[in-house]
Amino acid sequence: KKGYVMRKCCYDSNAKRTPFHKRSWKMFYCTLRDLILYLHKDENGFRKNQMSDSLHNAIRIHHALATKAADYTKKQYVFRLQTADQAEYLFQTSDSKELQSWIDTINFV
Ligand code: I3P
Repeated sequence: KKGYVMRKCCYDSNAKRTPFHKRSWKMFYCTLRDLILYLHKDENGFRKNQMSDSLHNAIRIHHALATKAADYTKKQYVFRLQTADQAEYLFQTSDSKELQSWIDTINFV
């Protein structure tokens, strides 16, 4: 699965609250491959395989859990991603179909 999403970091690994200057929403071209969610700057970055950026932002989804972020009311179509190493992210998708599709893809790979 691939597509544009907005991402916000809430907790870094070991449930450490993400510092203020890193908590803002940012757009990425997101691809899921081999249990790793790669966050590319854009589709071009994905094609050119500009791996330094995307490796830096990669998220391991083995033993991760994606759930609708019903408690986050500032934006629509947002899911929460909790990872095995206790990091936590919010992802905003474009509509309810995309929201469910990302959640299912992450949880059932
Ligand atoms: C963050 C930015 C985020 C906001 C976050 C701020 O500031 O405004 O949009 O999250 O609030 O810290 P900055 O741009 O300076 O990094 P929300 O959109 O969810 O409010 P937070 O610290 O309460 O997460």
